[in-house]
Amino acid sequence: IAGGLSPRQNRLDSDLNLISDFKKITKLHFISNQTLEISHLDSINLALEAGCKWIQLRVKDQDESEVLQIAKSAKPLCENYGAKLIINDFPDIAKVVNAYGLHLGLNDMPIPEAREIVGQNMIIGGTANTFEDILLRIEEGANYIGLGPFRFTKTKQNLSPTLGLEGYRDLMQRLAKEKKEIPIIAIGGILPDDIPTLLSTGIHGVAMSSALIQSKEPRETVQKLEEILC
Ligand code: 3NM
Repeated sequence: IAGGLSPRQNRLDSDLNLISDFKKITKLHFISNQTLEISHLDSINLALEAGCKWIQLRVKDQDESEVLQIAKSAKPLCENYGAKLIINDFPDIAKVVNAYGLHLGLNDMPIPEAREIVGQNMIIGGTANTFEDILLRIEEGANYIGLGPFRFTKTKQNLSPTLGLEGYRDLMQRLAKEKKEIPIIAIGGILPDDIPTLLSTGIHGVAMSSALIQSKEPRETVQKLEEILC
């Protein structure tokens, strides 16, 4: 066939890419947060100690040079625990610290522009709240989608409308109907008891912040979550 691979080989290649994309995305994501009681790095330490292997550094109220300092400290911490570090919002920082991934919110830089900065090998995740957002993220070449919020949460300012279980059911069904496949990570006010029903909608995994930070026994909580998610 002129110009390269047969359609069947192309299909096989894209199926294999898809399988490896799902494998690259851990099912439990921790999102760092800073409160009066805890700093970003302390929250990351807590999650690592508890056994989380996917850590997103999400700093919203500090300038880029401060975020860079936190990211530089977070990278070796994550490495010590064999965990992946994802940087929210700052492609240059993700590149400088050689993070595993970059996560971009709905108001952040478009994914193709960020891809130019971080290169082809870095995982890029994008936030979505509607079906149109999901389609755009897929078109932009996202490796996974953070879909939310599930319910109200104080962790994020300017929260999009909550989806609830019905929202996830509807969006996941529409995705399946259009034969679109991408790892979907549910986010926003999620508690451990929500996960079995959320998983039944077809999502790949969940991202959590406060439920882990506020857990009285983070290690037991993570162990329980891993069992439900595996
Ligand atoms: N993004 P918690 S909700 C970072 O809906 C983030 O896009 C959201 O923290 C979205 O588990 C959220 O404490 C906060 O609610 C997640």
